[in-house]
Amino acid sequence: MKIEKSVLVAGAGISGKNACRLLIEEGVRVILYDGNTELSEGPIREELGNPRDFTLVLGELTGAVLAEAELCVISPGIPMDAPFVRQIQAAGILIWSEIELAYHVAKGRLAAITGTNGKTTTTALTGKICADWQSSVFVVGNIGNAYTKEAAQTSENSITVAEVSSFQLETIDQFHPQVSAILNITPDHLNRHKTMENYAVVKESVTKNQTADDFCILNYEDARLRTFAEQVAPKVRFFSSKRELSEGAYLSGEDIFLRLDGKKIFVCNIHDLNLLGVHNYENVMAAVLIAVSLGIPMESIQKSLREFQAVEHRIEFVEEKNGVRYYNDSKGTNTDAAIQAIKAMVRPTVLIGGGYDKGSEYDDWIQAALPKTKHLILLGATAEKIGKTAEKYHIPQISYVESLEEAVKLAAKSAEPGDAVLLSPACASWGMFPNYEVRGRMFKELVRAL
Ligand code: UMA
Repeated sequence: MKIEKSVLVAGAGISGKNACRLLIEEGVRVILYDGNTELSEGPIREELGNPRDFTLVLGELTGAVLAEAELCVISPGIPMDAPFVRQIQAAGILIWSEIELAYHVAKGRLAAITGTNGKTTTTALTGKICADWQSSVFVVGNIGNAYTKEAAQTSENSITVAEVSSFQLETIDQFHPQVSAILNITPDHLNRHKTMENYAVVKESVTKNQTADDFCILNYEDARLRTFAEQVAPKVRFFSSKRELSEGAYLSGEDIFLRLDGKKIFVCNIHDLNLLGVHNYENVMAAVLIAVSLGIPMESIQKSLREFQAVEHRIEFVEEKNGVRYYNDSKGTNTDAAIQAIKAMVRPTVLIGGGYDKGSEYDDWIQAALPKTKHLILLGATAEKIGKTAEKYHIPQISYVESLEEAVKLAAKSAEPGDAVLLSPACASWGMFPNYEVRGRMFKELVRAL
């Protein structure tokens, strides 16, 4: 990477820290900026391996800092109209999305999946199909694994499957997937993109560097995407859950078919899949088209489809209500699993925990939870023991409840827009429920009923 001065990385979250690591490994001087003045330098430095050519700037961005920077790598959560972004633009500094930086380092082929809904399932499924067929497959992006974390590990033979959000696409430049997919476009993130038109155009920009050698997978039942198909450079492959297509993938009764170059191929019956709902059959069709476009044979795809499990009760996204995202991690029945779950949260979190007493110690879990947990709601036999540990580490707010219903209601009251509510008990469910599945399902029902 040819950088004379420094790279300014904006945002010290998953994207920012991984971008820093990548740049530092490339021998580039880095200035990490974050608006949150409550972050402390020590742990961030340590996480980055105590680099030498590294400066952390919190709160205000000064002219002197800007004079040092020749490129800014921006985290997806930062809106382009943030005052400091305007400052960066006014200083004439080029702004790259974190995925753009990763793209410049990565090798091999890239499939990029976007859309309003279904991206994560489609990305996970496509990742599995690819990984079952060949080694060296990376699943990255909005799914929670920063592209910059993996980019340097890729080789010419790698396939990278990326879930890309509108936030990440907003500042791409040369990002060029060999296969792109836009699953659907419905209103979302309008507070950031302002109009539906802006939002759709950003999503569609996943194709902007594609050529006639590439593929673009689109939902035929999305009227806007059907029109969009007429103006894109790559070869378009459609999927439809409503009608038989003369070319592409489609659902006909309970069967999924593929028709390519006029040849009709049976893909699977919906009962072969461990996924439910038409939206999931659309995700399956998109994943099949991406895989076929990458040259993966149908028998291998079919085997992967039969094996793929939607991961229920494991950091499972339930619903967003009033700007709060609810996650079911009922399978987090021990502290290790619960640590993974809280680490996966990217928002301030109201954490619901506690259950059957297996005699565990909770220090590691509570320490991992501390940076993100604004309110800990406890129930079950272990509530008191966990509560004492939580007090020791100064978790900001601790409450005790008698039932899961009470826990969900209190969490909903306590959470603010932009927060997450996570059920991740770190304990088995026994004593209150027959198993974690029953607990998880009850949690989901309670959330949906809010
Ligand atoms: N920050 C500022 N100024 C601002 C806004 C944020 O300094 O104006 C700082 C915050 O103080 C914080 C950091 O930026 O320290 C956070 O950056 P971020 O919000 O970009 O979060 P990351 O941890 O980098 O996570 C991001 C994605 N988050 C968002 O897009 C909001 C994650 O998607 C993604 O998994 C991760 O990169 C890895 O690629 C999450 C998400 O909610 C799951 N995505 C949205 C969605 O799916 O709807 C788009």
